[in-house]
Amino acid sequence: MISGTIIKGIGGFYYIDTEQGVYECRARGIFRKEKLKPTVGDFVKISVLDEKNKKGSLDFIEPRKNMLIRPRVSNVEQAVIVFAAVSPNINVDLLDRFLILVAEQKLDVLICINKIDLDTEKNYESIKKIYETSGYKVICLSAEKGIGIEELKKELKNKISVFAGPSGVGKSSLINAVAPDLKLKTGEISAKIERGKHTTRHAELMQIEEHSYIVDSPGFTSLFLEHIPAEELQYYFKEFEPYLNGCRYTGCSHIHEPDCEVKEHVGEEIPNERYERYVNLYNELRKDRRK
Ligand SMILES: Nc1nc2c(ncn2[C@@H]2O[C@H](COP(=O)(O)OP(=O)(O)O)[C@@H](O)[C@H]2O)c(=O)[nH]1
Ligand SMILES: [Mg+2]
Ligand SMILES: [Zn+2]
Repeated sequence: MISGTIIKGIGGFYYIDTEQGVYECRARGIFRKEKLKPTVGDFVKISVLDEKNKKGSLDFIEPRKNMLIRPRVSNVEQAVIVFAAVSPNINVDLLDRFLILVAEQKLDVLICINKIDLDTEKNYESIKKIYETSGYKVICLSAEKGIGIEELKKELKNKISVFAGPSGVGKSSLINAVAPDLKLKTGEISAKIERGKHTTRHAELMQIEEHSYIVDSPGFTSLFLEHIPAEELQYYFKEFEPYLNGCRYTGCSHIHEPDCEVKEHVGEEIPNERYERYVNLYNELRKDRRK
């Protein structure tokens, strides 16, 4: 048996990437009996049935680390959140919402600020600093000029990453820059067509290099957070974590209460801007619930 990763599933066939190439496999009946549906992203073992035509049988699925629902992919380790420095301008409000959703899925996160070639004032540098202070990894890139691409490539190594972010920020361009063979379509119009296509098609892993895959996500598009109780919002702000046990009141919202350890650190370890957005979001979530 050889090991591989399911990169695609169509009409009962699974395409499995292995060190000896991609095999087309059918799943053994046992999975159906166990109600276990092979899923893109699964690490599996296969038997080769026909080496010449690259056909095999899917025999075993390794226990999954996790499962994303939209897109339906297992074993995703990292979310790469892409914004543009300009055109369209980076929307930090949206970025924070992405970070909350990604934290909810327990994924590692990498923030990419693309199109820095267009930001002659270098405004992206202060944004980078804020998020680094908050404990995030941030890469500034230009898909156009080839800046930051090697660093991105390094961060994608040996894992499955999901790319997310508003359309037009350069996700497809960045993916092409790290893996030129993929030749994804870029530009506003093609992005729209791609999205339409994605809704009817299943998730598909794209290989960047051996053991490194990405999935271009139509998910994370609904950025509603109503399902998150306001009291839990604090856990999704990474930089609050060291101080959460230091507040005088259990159930401290870190807004009005006296002797609040979180507030003590605002302006230092906790960037002002991030704290302000926490307060806004907190109030928004409270209001949603009262409705
Ligand atoms: N100036 C500049 N333009 C870029 C850069 N990256 C992408 N673009 C352009 O931005 C547009 C949207 O890119 P695309 O990759 O389709 O974005 P997506 O919708 O996020 O996949 C295209 O016209 C790209 O040529 C960059 O680093 N610099
Ligand atoms: Mg795209
Ligand atoms: Zn507090």
